[in-house]
Amino acid sequence: MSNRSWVTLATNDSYALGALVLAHSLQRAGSVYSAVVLITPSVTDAMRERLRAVFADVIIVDVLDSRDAAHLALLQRPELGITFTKIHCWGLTQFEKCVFLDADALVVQNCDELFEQEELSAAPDVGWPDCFNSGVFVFTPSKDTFDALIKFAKERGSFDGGDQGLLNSFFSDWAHGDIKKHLPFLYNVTSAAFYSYLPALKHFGQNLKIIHFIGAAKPWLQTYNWESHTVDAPGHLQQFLQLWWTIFVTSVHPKLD
Ligand code: UPG
Repeated sequence: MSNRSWVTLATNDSYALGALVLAHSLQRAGSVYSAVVLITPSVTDAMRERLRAVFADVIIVDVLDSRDAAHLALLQRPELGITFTKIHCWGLTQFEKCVFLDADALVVQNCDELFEQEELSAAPDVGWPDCFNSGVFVFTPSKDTFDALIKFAKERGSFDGGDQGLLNSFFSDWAHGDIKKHLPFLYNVTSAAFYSYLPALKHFGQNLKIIHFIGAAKPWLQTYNWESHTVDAPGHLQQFLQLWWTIFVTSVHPKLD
């Protein structure tokens, strides 16, 4: 077994659909590394079977929830307290190096070179670029770091109620520290960039490595036209949603029954 792995998280069957497409996208991109998925007890047995068919391991973890309604209200995403469950990825000490990917991410081109990065490497968040986006990050599993994160979460909480606020406070030297830990934006292109800097997307878009469908409108919640095999979406986002759905229709959907 390789001592390196991709890691994702799904706390319910809905996000598990995203995890399945993500795993297929890694295979499609020719990654030499396997992937594991963290799930919580609420993922159904049927879905666990499907995940086992694609992931090298399906690891059941407890739910960790910030229960921070006030800060989550600022994000208008009351459901994101559960993203504290992501902290469990530091418990994967059977691996030396891992790359975490949110279940709503899609690997467009091979990015195995990410494993050469050090903890904590991540790309800037477009909403506040002095913070990193916690949908794609390179980390080193460690019981000590896991324990320190749990302690930090209990004592300090998260400024946004989710894991991103917590991790940015814990790894607070990211903004001013070693610039090598700043991944290029191409490794975590969030859809907001499509509206805020379209010329850059047109200029650099062919080098895009990972697209990340942040926000409440997840790919699996979009309407897909099964006759024309197209998904309806605004502007440049369409081609990436189309890719997500093409992988879903060809590799995931046939095995759902
Ligand atoms: N997740 C679940 N179940 C949930 C909610 C989230 O499994 O009910 C997992 C899943 O892997 C998901 C990730 O957590 O992709 C993040 O949640 P998501 O709904 O995708 O959050 P976004 O608003 O799209 O993402 C931003 C950041 C993300 C961070 C989150 C909360 O991009 O990295 O985890 O905010 O801080």
